[in-house]
Amino acid sequence: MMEERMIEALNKQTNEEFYSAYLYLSMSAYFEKIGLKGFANWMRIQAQEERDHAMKIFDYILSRGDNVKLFSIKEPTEKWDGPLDVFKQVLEHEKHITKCINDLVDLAEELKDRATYNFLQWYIDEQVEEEENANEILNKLEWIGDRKEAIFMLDNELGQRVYSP
Ligand code: OFO
Repeated sequence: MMEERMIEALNKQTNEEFYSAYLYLSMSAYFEKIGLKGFANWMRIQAQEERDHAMKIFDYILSRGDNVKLFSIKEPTEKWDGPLDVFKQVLEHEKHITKCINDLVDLAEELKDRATYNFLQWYIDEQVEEEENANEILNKLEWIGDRKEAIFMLDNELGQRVYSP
């Protein structure tokens, strides 16, 4: 069993991860609508991964014999101003998630909850990857600018992504 503050913070993080899934699903729908199916595919898979992030915490809370609390999920926006705008927001969002994870690690340290501290190390590594991926695509989009041909090439590349849990 964990301390109440730790349980609450982990339940909030589950909600953050489900919100990430919602946000990326909304971005996926946006890309479908504007005809960028590769970008849409990338986002749909990203949303699946976010659900996995949520479920990993969900299962961890249960494994400690504590209560899962599912808070309501915030509604994501549906409007963006093209791929560059979307990926700027992806990077911003992932930075926010990194901060959430770091705060959780700080709390686990403060409460001397070694098991949770260990559990969270996976998320620390994952966030390095998440920011790196978002940054890589954002950089490409900044280079591409308005060149439609290059956007379609990138769309093709992002269409190759497969879900690998
Ligand atoms: Fe995108 O890493 Fe979870 O939220």
